[in-house]
Amino acid sequence: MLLTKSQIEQHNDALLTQHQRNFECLSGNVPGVEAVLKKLTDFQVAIPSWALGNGGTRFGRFAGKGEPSTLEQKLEDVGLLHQFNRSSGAVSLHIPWDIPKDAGALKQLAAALDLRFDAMNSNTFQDQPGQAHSYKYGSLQHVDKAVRKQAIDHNIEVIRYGEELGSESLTVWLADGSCFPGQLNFRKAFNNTLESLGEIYAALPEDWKVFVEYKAFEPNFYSTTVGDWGQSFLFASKLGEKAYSLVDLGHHLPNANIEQIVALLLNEKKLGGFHFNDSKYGDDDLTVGSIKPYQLFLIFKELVEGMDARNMDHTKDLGWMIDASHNVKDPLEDLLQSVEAIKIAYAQALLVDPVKLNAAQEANDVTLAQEILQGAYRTDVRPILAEARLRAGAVLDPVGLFRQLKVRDQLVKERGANTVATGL
Ligand SMILES: [Mn+2]
Repeated sequence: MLLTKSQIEQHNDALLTQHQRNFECLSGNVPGVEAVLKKLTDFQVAIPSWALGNGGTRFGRFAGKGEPSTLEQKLEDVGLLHQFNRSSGAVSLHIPWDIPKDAGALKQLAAALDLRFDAMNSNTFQDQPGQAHSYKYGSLQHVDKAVRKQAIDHNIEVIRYGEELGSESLTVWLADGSCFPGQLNFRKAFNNTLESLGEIYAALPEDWKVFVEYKAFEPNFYSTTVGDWGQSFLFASKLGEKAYSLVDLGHHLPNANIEQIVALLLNEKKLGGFHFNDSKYGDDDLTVGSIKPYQLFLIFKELVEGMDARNMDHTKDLGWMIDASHNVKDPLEDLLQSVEAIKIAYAQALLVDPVKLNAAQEANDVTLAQEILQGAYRTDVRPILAEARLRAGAVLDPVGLFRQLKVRDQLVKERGANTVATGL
């Protein structure tokens, strides 16, 4: 389903007076509010195809209702989200969960929904039916060259699918590692992985990037072959200038200083993209901003400062993606909340005055530096986000309208209660 223009207008009209009061009250205190609005409007976050259904845990999965059961329906869900916030104008596909059967028709559908195809994701962490070799003991790191070749060929196939759709990047996340000491020769695993990634890199089109995603643990519990940003940075550096590290917020050991990692990767021109989610304990894949919103703000503060230091385009030069999938919320409501949280953190980071902060740092004025950061963080920027949505033709209160229109009931009517989205 899609929203009609009059549904959006009716909703916005009813909230307009209250919104204008909130926005005027705030905008008088925000210098350069028009520039902030422009940046918020331009900023788009890619929605992963696997987040449109309920995710599971290793203990089970409680399916939602009216989930998209085809790739076309997944695109329609992202198109619907984009109508609500005009900030979800891209979709990130996963092969083999989303093999495009008719790339031309899919591109047409995406264009009609005002969506583009963001990074393609390969999968060598599961065995697929009919596959010749198993990834039980790894893929690109495997001791057997035939297994490595199968994993390399799969990644190249994913690039080809992406080329047909107009994507420009490949994300490689490897479950490779070991569960017990002695299982693996670390150096051989690293070198095999590097050689395999080199073959994938060689197959990249001229204008493509490859993102090497790292993760500290899970599903392997003793070592992960791309386990942290240092290992990812090593691979990306050795591969060449089209290779970058990808930071997934849930892939660090507890209390890691992710904002510092981001700052240094950006400084070294090796930060390629982002996977947003939130977590309390491990890779919990919870709604962005639901647990540690201050950390998210501090990360965005480094992103803005680091991108501006290199004159980077906030919208295009890094890949912005959500990577979350959990068991209890409506996935579309969850994604509306996640995009909102990302943009709140971004807007707050844009409020930090870099000249004042720099002066405080140069003067070793620790107290003032904290005042500046927390002054931005404690600003309720939601009226600015709402104003950006209003001007873009989107919805003043996305979750409110989603519920008012009973969107999930509509989707169940269209698709049935028992549809299941492909994914984990
Ligand atoms: Mn990820």
